[in-house]
Amino acid sequence: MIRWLIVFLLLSPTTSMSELSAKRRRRMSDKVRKMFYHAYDNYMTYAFPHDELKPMTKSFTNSLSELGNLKLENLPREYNGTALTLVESLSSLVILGNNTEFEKAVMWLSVNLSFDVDARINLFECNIRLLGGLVSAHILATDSTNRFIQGTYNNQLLVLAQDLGQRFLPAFNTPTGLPYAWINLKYGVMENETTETSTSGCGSLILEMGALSRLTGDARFEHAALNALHKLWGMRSSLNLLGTTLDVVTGEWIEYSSGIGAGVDSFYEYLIKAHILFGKEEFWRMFQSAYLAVQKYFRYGSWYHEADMRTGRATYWQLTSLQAFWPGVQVLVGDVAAANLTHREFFYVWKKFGVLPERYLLDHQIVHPTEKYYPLRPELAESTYYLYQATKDPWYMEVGEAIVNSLNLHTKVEGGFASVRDVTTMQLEDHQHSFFLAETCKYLYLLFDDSPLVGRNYIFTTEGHPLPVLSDWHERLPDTYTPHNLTSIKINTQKKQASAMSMQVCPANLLNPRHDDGQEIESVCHVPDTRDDHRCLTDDDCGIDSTNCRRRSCSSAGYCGLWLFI
Ligand code: DMJ
Repeated sequence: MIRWLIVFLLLSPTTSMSELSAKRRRRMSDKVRKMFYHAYDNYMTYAFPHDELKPMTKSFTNSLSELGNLKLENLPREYNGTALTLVESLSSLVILGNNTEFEKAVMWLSVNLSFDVDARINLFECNIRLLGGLVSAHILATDSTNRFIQGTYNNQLLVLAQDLGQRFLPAFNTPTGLPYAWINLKYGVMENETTETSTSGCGSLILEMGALSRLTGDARFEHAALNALHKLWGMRSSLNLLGTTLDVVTGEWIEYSSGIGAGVDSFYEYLIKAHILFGKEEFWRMFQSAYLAVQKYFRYGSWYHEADMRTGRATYWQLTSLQAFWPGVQVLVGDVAAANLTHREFFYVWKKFGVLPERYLLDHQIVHPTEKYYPLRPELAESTYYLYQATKDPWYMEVGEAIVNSLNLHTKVEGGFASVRDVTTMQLEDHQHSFFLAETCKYLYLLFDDSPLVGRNYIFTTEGHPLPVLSDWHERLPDTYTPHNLTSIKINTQKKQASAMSMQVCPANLLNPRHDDGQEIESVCHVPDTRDDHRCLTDDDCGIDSTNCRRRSCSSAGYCGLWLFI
């Protein structure tokens, strides 16, 4: 009897372990679902139809128009905001399977939302949050396999999106084609409007505006966004680096230092995602050059510092919370090992404080004296989701669990979820940003339950709104996305079978596919060491490793190699 019991105990762990982990996943996805509804219901009760909830005072803020200098008292008295959090919640409601609430929200917006208001808004924020939210929800509402809307939907969200897109167009009316950062929804660009904008502000509009053009057949939106992107790309330095801020009238850089965080982040993200969504080779080529420059000039081990776009010299050794999206982008291109390393560093900082500080000084290992806040940002959860999808390593679930627990412990209040004003004291701030519902809760939920995505081929905008990858939006579908397309890559002397995904880490040089002598396809990220014998005096003599696109460094014995990573 005892012997049988032992045999049973020895045999059962696999079953009970997987059951346990399935249970744990269900428990966690339920927990995240509750978080979403705690945030959503409180918004609907205390803030709707205004933009965002103030969870501590159970009141509202019209933050989209208050992001600028315009004070609430300058807005028309009847101004009720843009129902921003509701628009941002639409795709999350679909992912949570709440068709009834989705339909109710769509119908309310169809009747009540108007952009004909005298409000100065930030073009980038309005694009990723409102336009992206509407376009994505329109696609979900019209997806016949979803059956979200029972015959009552008549493209109202697309009509709203088109109206909003048209209100964006005057912003692009500049000598350079680069858009103003701020416009008035009713009157267009205001007199004496600032001409300063950011790289992400004018370089990451293409997904939403491109999708709007494809859906409406009005090419002006895609054309304006693409034109701005081309202009911006033309302003890159000889090192393929871009700065952080620029002037839309003169087309001159204002801030030459940049990195992968604030002011630039989604520019990189949109190059690769535009390639995936629209299939254009030019986006891939831009991304390759930009990605390589990031790896070469910003990367230090698993961290990314900032550097001067003209010289490539390091400027600020700081981690910013926004940078935590980068491992997610790396997963998309197949650079999973590097993504994992960087993700671990961010999670280390998360654990140290309980949440991520907005800015952390890498050289001193302390929080930035003024940027100590954590506004419920999604980026670490987002990368965790991507890494889990790529690896199925349960460790990422544990990371997700830790994030969920910290959010509940530190930021949950009776009236919703509050931002953290100071991560060193966990003092809260009265603001529940809409991206908490659009992104943070969505990525955490999908980490534990990805069934809503099964059989679907979506990419997420920078605000977490899903857009379907459709073959008719592609000029052509690159072979690199065909999952069964196994290619061989060379790792040292070993030949290894690798998936097409990993070839995208060190993208094969499609222009020069295979040497006549039958040698392996060369990776375009490969920058050879200065000397053929790989001898070096400094790191500058070393190039980029062709097997994983990592920067090689000079060892104390004077040889180039991946010494930092051993
Ligand atoms: C979101 O609005 C988007 O992800 C944007 O690209 C930058 N980050 C915020 C949330 O942190």
